[in-house]
Amino acid sequence: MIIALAGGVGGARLAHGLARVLPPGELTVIVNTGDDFEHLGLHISPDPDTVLYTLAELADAERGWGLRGETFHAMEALGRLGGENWFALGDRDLATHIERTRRLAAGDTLSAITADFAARLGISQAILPMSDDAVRTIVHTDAGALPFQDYFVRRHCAPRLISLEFAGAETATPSPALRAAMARADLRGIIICPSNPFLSIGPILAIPGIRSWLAGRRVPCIAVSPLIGGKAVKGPAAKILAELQIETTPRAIALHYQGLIDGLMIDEADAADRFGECAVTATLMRDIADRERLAREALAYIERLRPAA
Ligand code: FO1
Repeated sequence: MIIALAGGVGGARLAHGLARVLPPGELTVIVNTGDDFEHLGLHISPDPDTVLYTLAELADAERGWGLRGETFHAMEALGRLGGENWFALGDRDLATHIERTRRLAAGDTLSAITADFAARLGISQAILPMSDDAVRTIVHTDAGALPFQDYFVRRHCAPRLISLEFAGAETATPSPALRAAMARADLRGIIICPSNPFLSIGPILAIPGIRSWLAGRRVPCIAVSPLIGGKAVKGPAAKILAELQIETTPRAIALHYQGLIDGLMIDEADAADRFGECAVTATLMRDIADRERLAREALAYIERLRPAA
């Protein structure tokens, strides 16, 4: 069994490649819930949904989030009534949030709901939110402390970022399903997907039980760098990293994961800046063939790093 840590788009794409090349049931994906929020009375879980939709092959490839062929009539109607429509919830995507919110109110856990949604969407891999406890990413900026989606979507990351806070992470614990996955005797390796190390993987690592498990791992752990040629592939990561005064180099990524990884996969365009134990490959995932190839290479790298028994 392989455990992958993932945030949104980039992480979901590699998780999809892994799901396609590993036998059914041999992959567990731990997903960031720091981006979760309550909006319009609904519980929105953007990264778990991105992983669900991507593994179910229902995701919109261009946007990376939401469903393919989605319409936004409800948001248009909401806007006409003067309602809040800055966060674009698609008409079909709304069903996911409505049903999740109903089940949470009825007492189900986020883990149980996500597992059931995955099964109903025909996914045979385990998709586990990083915790059933609320962890919320707060972005401290020159415009004050902002909830993540307020900063990211509503304000298009315009305020200058000062620091990140993962509220609730200190006391959050991995769910029983996640604890069982982390303790699996047949665990072969751990892959930190090419999601933003600070915004998307940071909240997962801020949970003490997950961080200490990674630090004490008995199997190889690798990270796939989200950088290509010193730039972030998607999103405003470059601006965010610059404001946090973190350089966009393999070295900065390796130092961020220090003590938690045994190797870093970097893109050919960053080969000259390699730092520590690295594997160099083409990391851009344009299509499903790219996802599968990168997944195979990540699995082969794990095998190379495994100490000879
Ligand atoms: N990202 C946006 O940039 N704009 C949106 O309107 C938006 C809506 C949205 C709706 C459902 C969902 O699951 C995700 C959505 N996202 C949107 C993505 C979301 O902000 C993610 O948290 C980030 O992309 C980071 O992974």
